[in-house]
Amino acid sequence: MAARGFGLAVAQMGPVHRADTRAAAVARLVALMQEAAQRGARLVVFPELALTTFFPRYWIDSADELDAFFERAMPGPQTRALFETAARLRIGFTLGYAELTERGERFNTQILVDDSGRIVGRYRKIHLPGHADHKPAAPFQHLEKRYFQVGDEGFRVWQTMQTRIGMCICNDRRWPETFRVLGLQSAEIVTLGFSTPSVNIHWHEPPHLRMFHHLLTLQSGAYQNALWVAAAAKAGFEDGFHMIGGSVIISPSGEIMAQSQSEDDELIFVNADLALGDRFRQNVFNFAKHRRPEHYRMIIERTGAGEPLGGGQNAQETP
Ligand code: ING
Repeated sequence: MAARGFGLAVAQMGPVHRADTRAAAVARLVALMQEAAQRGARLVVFPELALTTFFPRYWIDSADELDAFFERAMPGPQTRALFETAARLRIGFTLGYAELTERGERFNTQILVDDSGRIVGRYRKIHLPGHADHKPAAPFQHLEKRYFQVGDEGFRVWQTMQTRIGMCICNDRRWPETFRVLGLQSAEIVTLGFSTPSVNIHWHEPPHLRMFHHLLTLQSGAYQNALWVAAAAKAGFEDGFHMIGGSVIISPSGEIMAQSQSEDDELIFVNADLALGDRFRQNVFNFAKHRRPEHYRMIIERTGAGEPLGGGQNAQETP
């Protein structure tokens, strides 16, 4: 099968502190984009909420203070440089940021911009982790359920730059439905940004599990849907609060093809052979040939886990 090379880059960011300006964050993103273009990338993936610190870790009372973390326009005056650089270097990108719409809706959003600098896709985060109430006893908050609405545009895939690109964000990767819905749209690449605290505020979780679960979800998502996954961390200590690195590019085989070495700004790159996905899609994960949705109905009908279908302990009827 003839190879179909696609230069795929992931730009990991180190910390963005609360006092850091958007201009400083954008300058870092532009530098990473330039490095990606020099490496031959057609697309570079940026982290979740890349323009500011991960503010859902804070209880923020003042509406003005909260609004300051959101973008009312994209591109806006401070992000335009990123779009202009993309058009000049002929490189596409995905970027995570906090979106405040004209109707006052707030989303944890990621856009897909093609190599002419045009926004061709938008994803608003659907799986919002954490809580909406104040937990003053916790070492930090995780208030995505308070600061964002559930995404209202679904999981979508876009035909662009001679491939098909789907998007999700951070916690979405932990839910297999995310990758399956994108795989059912024939995605060849899924991009995501993530901000994953290394500490669990609910119980003492052995730290190594944060990285293990992060990689496990991406590798299984890639393999089970025969697609490339490119995931960009915002990593390191933001004002003392640590988030894992582990930016990766994963092939449809489920193998990690590149992984970040640091918790700082760092670019990783793979000349991804998109034809690898074809092989898995035509055989092992030939959805049309092998899936049996008539037996998956429960996935849609139930939100929480419920009663087993197999009956009780002393069932008289056949097991
Ligand atoms: N962060 C974390 C994530 O899903 C989390 C929250 C971590 C939930 C670990 C459950 C377990 O990676 C975001 N921003 O979703």
